[in-house]
Amino acid sequence: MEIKILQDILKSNKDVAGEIRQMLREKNVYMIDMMSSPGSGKTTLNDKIIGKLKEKYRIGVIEGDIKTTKDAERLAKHDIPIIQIETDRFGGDCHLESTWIKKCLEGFDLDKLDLIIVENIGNLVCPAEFEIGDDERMVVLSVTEGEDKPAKYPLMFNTCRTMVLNKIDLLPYLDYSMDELMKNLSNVNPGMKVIQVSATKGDGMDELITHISRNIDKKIGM
Ligand SMILES: Nc1nc2c(ncn2[C@@H]2O[C@H](COP(=O)(O)OP(=O)(O)OP(=O)(O)O)[C@@H](O)[C@H]2O)c(=O)[nH]1
Ligand SMILES: [Mg+2]
Repeated sequence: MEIKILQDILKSNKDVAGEIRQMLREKNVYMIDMMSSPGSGKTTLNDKIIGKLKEKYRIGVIEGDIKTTKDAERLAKHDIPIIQIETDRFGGDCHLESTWIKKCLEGFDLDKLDLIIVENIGNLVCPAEFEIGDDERMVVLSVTEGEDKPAKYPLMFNTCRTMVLNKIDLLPYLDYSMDELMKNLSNVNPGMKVIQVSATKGDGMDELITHISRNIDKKIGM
């Protein structure tokens, strides 16, 4: 008897990511895969992004966590469609896979959405390996995590198109070298788009909103 072993989990993930990309193209929906370490400020940013963009675009959110619906609850006030994935229910994975994203997309009415923001599970390692069929991979790094992260986690930083550097309001309290960060970043992803923000205080948020809007408009032709 031949025992078959799944050889390439990343390949099958990638195939489904391709199907998602096709589906989103047909439905004219822009999707962002937002990734970071735990606590860098993804949900805080999303709250602000949704607040600024929900009048212009029809937004849906996929919240990825190992456990709890806390982040989805934080965004519930916006009254937009939100689907929470709790990976603890099926093994506790530390990243989102394309098959689950596809399932979530089937739960939305894609004809009624322009933008989907996926908040991936807080982790700088595994989410970088799993494509989910998005239009923009966005990594959020907060200044309290140190300048060395692009050097230590290169896959995350060289597969993302944009880096949002968050919590810049804390810079006066830190011994932080922006030059050192930029040097580490340019070693793994020269020319990467970097937007410095404070999600809580609002600095830099206009630039981030303009960046996102421009990309959505480019895809969906507004
Ligand atoms: N000082 C400061 N704190 C911030 C900023 N953005 C987020 N925080 C705080 O950082 C903490 C974590 O923020 P979250 O938005 O929950 O981070 P997250 O990336 O969604 O976390 P996980 O979903 O657990 O990975 C909260 O206490 C936020 O208030 C910021 O720009 N400045
Ligand atoms: Mg969160």
